[in-house]
Amino acid sequence: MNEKLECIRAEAVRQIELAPNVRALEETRVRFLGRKGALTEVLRSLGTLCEEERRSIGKSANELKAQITVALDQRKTLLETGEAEARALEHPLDLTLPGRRPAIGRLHPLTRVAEEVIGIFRELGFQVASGPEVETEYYNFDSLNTPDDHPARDQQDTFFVRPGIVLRTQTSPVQVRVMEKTQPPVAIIAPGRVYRHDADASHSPMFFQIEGLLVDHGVSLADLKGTLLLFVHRFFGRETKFRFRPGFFPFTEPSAEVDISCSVCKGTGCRVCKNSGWVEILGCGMVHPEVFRSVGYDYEQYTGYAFGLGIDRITMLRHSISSIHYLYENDLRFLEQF
Ligand code: 2NM
Repeated sequence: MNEKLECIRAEAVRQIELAPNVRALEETRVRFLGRKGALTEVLRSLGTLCEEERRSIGKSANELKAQITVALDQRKTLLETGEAEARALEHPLDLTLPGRRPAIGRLHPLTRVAEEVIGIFRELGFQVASGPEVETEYYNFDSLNTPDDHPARDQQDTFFVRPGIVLRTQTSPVQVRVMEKTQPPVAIIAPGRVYRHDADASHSPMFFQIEGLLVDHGVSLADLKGTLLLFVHRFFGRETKFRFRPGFFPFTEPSAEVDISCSVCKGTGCRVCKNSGWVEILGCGMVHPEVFRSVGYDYEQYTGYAFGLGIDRITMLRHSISSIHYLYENDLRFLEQF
């Protein structure tokens, strides 16, 4: 029996040492220590031996089992490191490869356009003003000479929070608040979110507006036109054509709409300009004396101009975006194009 154990020891040691990889080593383990392994059979046959033999052979067999287990473990560690090294050699670390660029975010197209517009007017000396998005009906309508029965106040167009309180439909209330606190001269722009009960390809219930206001002695429509022409040339390019068309707003008199030659088709006619060659980009006018009266300005002494433009609209024009909703869906396939 002792000879048999010696034989198993020699064979196990040899096979463990020769095992070329972890898989072969596992097969070797099964051959000796598995359920039908050589050493397992010896241990199982101990019961057939006499007391004395069972004790001495049992001791040797258990020692051998421990020895083989240790040898298997050591060889396994060695093979594992070797295999990792072999894999590394097969795919060596190439330190000359370019690094993986981390994905970095960027500003939303609306933010970029808003900042560009704000930048143009700041250079002209306008200050940036802001105010609440939840407004009183007084600041949003009454102070702006908008009659009680004006259709813009209708629940169809304005979101009412409760009677007398609305989501602002324009940023003009900001300008009223500034005028109440500041004597002329004032030159401000009020960028921000505004809300209207409206939703189609060119309307979203929330959108961005920038309104401008300049009040001083002797401000004229020529000042308004010159300033807006400068803005259009800076923002859309000097080749852009520009026209003033009569319009109507309760808070300005006279009022006008500004069209520019369609930046998509260069004025030859397309879907964006409905084949007219012109697109409307803003509304403007000379501030109505009633507005000055509301804020306590002397309308015999001062005149002023005001204008309002949609950030969404000019962003869509600049990038030929066909629906305003792309700007609010946060779809990266869209946003990554900017
Ligand atoms: C527009 C068009 C015309 C406007 C008027 C005022 C204020 F407060 F001075 F009366 N702020 N903004 C105005 C005038 C806004 O948006 C299309």
